[in-house]
Amino acid sequence: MKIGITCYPTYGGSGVVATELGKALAQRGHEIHFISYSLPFRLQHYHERIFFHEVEMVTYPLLEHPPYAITLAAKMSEVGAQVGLDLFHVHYAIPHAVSAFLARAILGQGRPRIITTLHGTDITLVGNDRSLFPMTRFALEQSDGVTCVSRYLQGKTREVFDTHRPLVVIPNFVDTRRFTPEARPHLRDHLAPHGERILAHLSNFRPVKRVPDAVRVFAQVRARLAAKLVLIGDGQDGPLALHVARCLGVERDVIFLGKQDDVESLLAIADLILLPSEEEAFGLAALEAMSCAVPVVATRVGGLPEVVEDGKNGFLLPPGDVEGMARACLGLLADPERHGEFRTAARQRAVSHFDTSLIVPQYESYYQEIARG
Ligand code: GMT
Repeated sequence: MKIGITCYPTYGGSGVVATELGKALAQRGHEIHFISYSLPFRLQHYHERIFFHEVEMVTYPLLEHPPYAITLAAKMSEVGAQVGLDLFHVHYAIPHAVSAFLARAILGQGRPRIITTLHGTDITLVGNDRSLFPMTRFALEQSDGVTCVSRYLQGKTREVFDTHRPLVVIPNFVDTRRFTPEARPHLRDHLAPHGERILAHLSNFRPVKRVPDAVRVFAQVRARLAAKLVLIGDGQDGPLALHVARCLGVERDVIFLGKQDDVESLLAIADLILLPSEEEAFGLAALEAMSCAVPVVATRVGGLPEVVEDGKNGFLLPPGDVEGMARACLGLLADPERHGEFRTAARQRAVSHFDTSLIVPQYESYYQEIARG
């Protein structure tokens, strides 16, 4: 098939999923056209059958805010006509599903078909905002197919938009041959030169991720044993996280790496990953860590319980329960045998439930179903 994929190209789970999906589909013989304002960050190298179409921002003094949704729609219709796309697969409803609707209207033949994949905050925060609610709802109703990354998000979408349209759950996935437990002793020695335990956190550092809680949990762990906290990613709450680290006197043991491409190497050297989010439709960072055999200490919110099995490959606690999360970390780190069992179980779960080879065919079948109408 010829598939146009639109996503946010910067660091963020929805862009990662869209890019990895495009790469996997191209490997399976499909022709993939990414349409976005810049090259998705995990698409830096050349891949056969993958093309990138840049949406250029229109600037003019009158246009204080460049009308991205419209220029995106124009580019989508142009690519759709030029290459004869079968499908627009848009990731994150706002504004991508609206742009797809406009592009299809311009092309005027009910084609390409539109599939919208919902990722979380497009429903729980952004699309739920009163000013965007009617537009998000309209775009969902106009999509030929809608997928959600978890059962939780499926339920939430039904509840928020009071919609009866079919919503198919296709969970996120991970390339378990790339995200492996393979030892990287040099990297470990570099970040924890005295054999300290390594706790990691990976996110876009938005308030919903509660990154300062990760630092608070770490401070309690650090009070009992030698450890380092490796922060991967950056965003609004980066400075606040560092401030909390300073206030708690652990700043020397908090390593703020910022945005990184090679997350698989960094995750693989961690003993635990901390995800104290307020809300998480799926928790891709948890899955990527699990694939590297890293147990997860996270919050029992959203779709995380569909990924992490409490007491088996991680621990799930209420948001804000810093003491509980610190206790869970200390308990596991103090018991090497149990830690080893959790590591094995984490890897097994990623391989047996969420490997690329299990999930991408689900998208392919769905594409065929939608293309048949
Ligand atoms: O996390 C965000 O702030 C936005 C969003 C994104 O585009 O990265 O993340 C969502 O999509 C990911 C990929 O499907 C999910 O793994 C995340 O759980 C989800 N984030 C939230 O629901 C907060």
